[in-house]
Amino acid sequence: APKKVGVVGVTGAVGQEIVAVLGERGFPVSELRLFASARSAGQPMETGSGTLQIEEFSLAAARECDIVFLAVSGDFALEWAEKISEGEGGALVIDNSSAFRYKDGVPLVVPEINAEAARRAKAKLIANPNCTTAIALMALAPLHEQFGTRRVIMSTYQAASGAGAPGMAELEEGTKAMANGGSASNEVFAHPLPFNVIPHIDKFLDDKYTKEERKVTWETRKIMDLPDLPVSCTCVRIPTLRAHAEAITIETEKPVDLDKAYAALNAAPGVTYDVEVGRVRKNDVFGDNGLDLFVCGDQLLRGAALNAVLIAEAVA
Ligand code: 11C
Repeated sequence: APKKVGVVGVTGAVGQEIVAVLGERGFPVSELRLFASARSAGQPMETGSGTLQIEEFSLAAARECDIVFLAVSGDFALEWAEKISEGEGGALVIDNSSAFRYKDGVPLVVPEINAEAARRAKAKLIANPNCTTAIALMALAPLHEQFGTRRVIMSTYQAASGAGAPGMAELEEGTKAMANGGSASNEVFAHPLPFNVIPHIDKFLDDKYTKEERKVTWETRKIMDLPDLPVSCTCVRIPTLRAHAEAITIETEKPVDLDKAYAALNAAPGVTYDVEVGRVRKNDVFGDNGLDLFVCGDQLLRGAALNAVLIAEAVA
């Protein structure tokens, strides 16, 4: 049956994309509610259900929905997600932040890989992974099914969109300024991004990895249900606008057969639609048990909006 759907954070890059994806996929919506801060309340927004007005977020209004997508900060999610979902009248909450991803009992879902686990858990709060992880796993999961995975090493080339609309604006404005002989400033990124490559995304942790890099390790283990899998990642911001790319090396359990690898990737749902995989080749370092590949994915779709809507389709 059609659902009452709420999107919280509709003025952000991910929130806007969720509204667009709901319309494009013809998600069965009986009523769509658009929530943001008081500052944006009253503004009109085009949606698949016509032009709607943005409302100020309130707990009571969110609980009137059947499904609520949170495209807001981790702090906001920590404060509100459980209040929206708890009890009889609670909504199914799909949270895009990292606030609940590592909590036991909260499924962390890439629908093509572990929707079944989420359905079994009957959870009212489901976490959407980091885009960097989700894009990688679209390729790694079908290969894991064929050959098993012993370890994963990856380096990323991440677009400005990972930092939302302000990140994209900072890149565009800085690039224009530099092209006109001026200089670029940085508030969103660790350093000015135009014409640059920055191996620093999110904060540094005690083990000298960044949090973005560790999210890839923690989330890969949880989604693939491989709690001890060694995963090492170097995350790098580059001056592209909205697709993340990743160079990935895996050591496999079984010897790799390239034709089987191509067939597994060709058959994987979502691969070539919102995630593209190329440069698939045997890897010299791990011999017969090694594979190198290059993965590229629309960060706002697979990493965020589309993945979240697919969760709703699979679970609700
Ligand atoms: C980036 N991957 O590119 C991040 C954005 O944990 O959901 C998403 C952060 C997250 O900056």
